Amino acid sequence: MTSSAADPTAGALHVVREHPLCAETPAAQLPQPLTPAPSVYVRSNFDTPVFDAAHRITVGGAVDSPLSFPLSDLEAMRQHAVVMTLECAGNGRLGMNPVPPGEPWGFGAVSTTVWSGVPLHMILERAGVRDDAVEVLASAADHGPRDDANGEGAPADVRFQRSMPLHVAMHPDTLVATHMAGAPLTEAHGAPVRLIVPGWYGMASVKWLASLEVITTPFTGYFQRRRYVYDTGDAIEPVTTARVKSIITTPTDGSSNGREIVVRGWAWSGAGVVTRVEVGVNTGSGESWRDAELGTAASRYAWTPFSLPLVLPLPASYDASRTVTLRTRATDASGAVQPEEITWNRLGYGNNAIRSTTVHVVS
Ligand SMILES: Nc1nc2c(c(=O)[nH]1)N[C@H]1C(S)=C(S)[C@@H](COP(=O)(O)O)O[C@H]1N2
Ligand SMILES: [Mo]
Repeated sequence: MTSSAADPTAGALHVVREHPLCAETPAAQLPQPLTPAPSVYVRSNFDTPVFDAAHRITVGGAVDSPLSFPLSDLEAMRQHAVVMTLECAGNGRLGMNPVPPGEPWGFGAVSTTVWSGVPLHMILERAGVRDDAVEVLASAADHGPRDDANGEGAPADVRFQRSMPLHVAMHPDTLVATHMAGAPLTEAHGAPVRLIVPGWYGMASVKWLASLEVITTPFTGYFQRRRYVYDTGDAIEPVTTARVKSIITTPTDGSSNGREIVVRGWAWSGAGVVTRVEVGVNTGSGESWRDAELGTAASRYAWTPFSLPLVLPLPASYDASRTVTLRTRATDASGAVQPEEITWNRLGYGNNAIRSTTVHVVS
């Protein structure tokens, strides 16, 4: 991000790459229930495409009546807002060993904000989805060179395109979104129109939406089969819903604290609500786990706050560094629990392994 005075996001993001922009929510903003709009992380594969004012959305494929309508038609339809924690599937890649190729995301490629627009199902129902439909393919306006070596015979230039199963497209909270945090989408977040797919990792929420196509066989394009897949060498699985995960926002890593602390943070999952967060405390003589208290999430798709007050042992009982290691382990309604170790995968997705926060006790 440039530091031009006209740029409202200057300093509000931790830039990982300037062109195309990939930037994390700074750690200082993570304690906020709703991430301030200028600090919502950005992940773009290609340069921002240019749209003209006459941009129309088309809906074709296996429908009774193909549609083509101007963006202004969306404003006339029923508006729906969804508060959602959006996370890039590559968030935490730097925590994998060895670090896989791809954007070197630390742990800030996650944000929570309000998205609003028109439920996708309303548009699909207007077009009339045929019985043989299996997926909805979203094509974006951005494109560029593909960065894999396996593209023999394939075109060197690829468009950002993603499909989703029909039941996901028809979900009442899946949006054709025109607004973020109550304001029209910024260019970086997909202006003028994008998809928002609650519960799924970010790649499903296609920005700069150009067209929708109802399809009768599963889509096999580059961003569906070559990217956003868990490739362990033995098996290839598509990346879909966000894995259960938690972060400690206070105390911060490396900070010095008194004996009385409150461990706070967020836990989220795309597969079901968070049902439990345990905090592991290790003052050097072994780790003990306690249940944190869960607060109320802003919505079923937004991260759940947790807190646990602790009175740490007297400094005399530590080694010279007076170090305490804190860890959190979240569980969701599907029964999924954060793992100790992440299963390494070639493209570095879905790292939801338990992380440590180290603090020092000063009094
Ligand atoms: N058209 C288009 N849509 C896209 C992308 C992209 O590169 N092009 N990146 C995806 C990925 S990987 C993520 S994590 C989210 C990020 O959305 P944000 O930049 O608004 O945070 O957008 C998704 N939608
Ligand atoms: Mo992503």
